Amino acid sequence: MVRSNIKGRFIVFEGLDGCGKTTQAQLLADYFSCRGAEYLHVREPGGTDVGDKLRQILLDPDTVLTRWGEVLLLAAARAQLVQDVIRPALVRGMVVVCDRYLFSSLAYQGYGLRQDVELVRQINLEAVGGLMPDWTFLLDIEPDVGLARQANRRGLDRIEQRDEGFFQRVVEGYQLLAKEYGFITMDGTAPIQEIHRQVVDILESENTL
Ligand code: Z5A
Repeated sequence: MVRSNIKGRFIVFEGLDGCGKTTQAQLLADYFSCRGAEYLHVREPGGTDVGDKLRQILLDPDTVLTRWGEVLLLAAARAQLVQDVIRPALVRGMVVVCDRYLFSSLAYQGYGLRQDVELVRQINLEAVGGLMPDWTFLLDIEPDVGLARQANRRGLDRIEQRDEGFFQRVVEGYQLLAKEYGFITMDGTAPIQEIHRQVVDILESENTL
């Protein structure tokens, strides 16, 4: 069974690069730690030895990779993270907050790179043993907002170097996924503390916290 033995809660943040996922996940971490809750914050791709190595390959601008190679390496990193880290934490009853999950592969590789979305979905569902989050928050921004926020950061990684059309397809993909999976869509341009308050209100109203 997909969720057998799982006592914890699984929360995912999704959205474009620079939408504020890391900021919100960290604020939620602080919130949980103030309340003494057992809490784990992970990000994709990465979070395991294998996943961190795959992350380096995937984001290195010098890597030359086929489109399906990209799908499969991301799924491999995700499979490892779920098996070694996320599922054990959920079984222990912890709250797991994940910065990106398989929806990123559907949005970026499926819609953005125009790979067969159904096949990307099947590969990823298999990779994670069918484990799906309890809540997915989509921080909605336009690509230029994310780019402007990241302007002063290190150089662009391999995926960030893609053209405007790619990121527009990713945004549209996220909108379709939001309806399909019932994401909670937040305005990613709202003030940071306001978004955090809304996230906490939603989780509290559903007795998660
Ligand atoms: N990728 C993929 O293609 N397929 C997959 O399956 C997976 C990933 C899992 C990972 O890059 C890349 O891999 C990513 C998708 C692809 N590439 N792209 N493009 P990453 O892990 O290096 O980065 P990221 O996940 O894309 O985003 P990030 O750099 O971690 O940014 P973020 O978490 O979305 O935002 P942030 O760090 O919280 O905030 C960015 C800045 O904005 C920062 O200065 C904040 O203070 C500021 N900020 C945050 N919120 C606000 C608000 N509300 N107002 C104003 N300013 C704000």
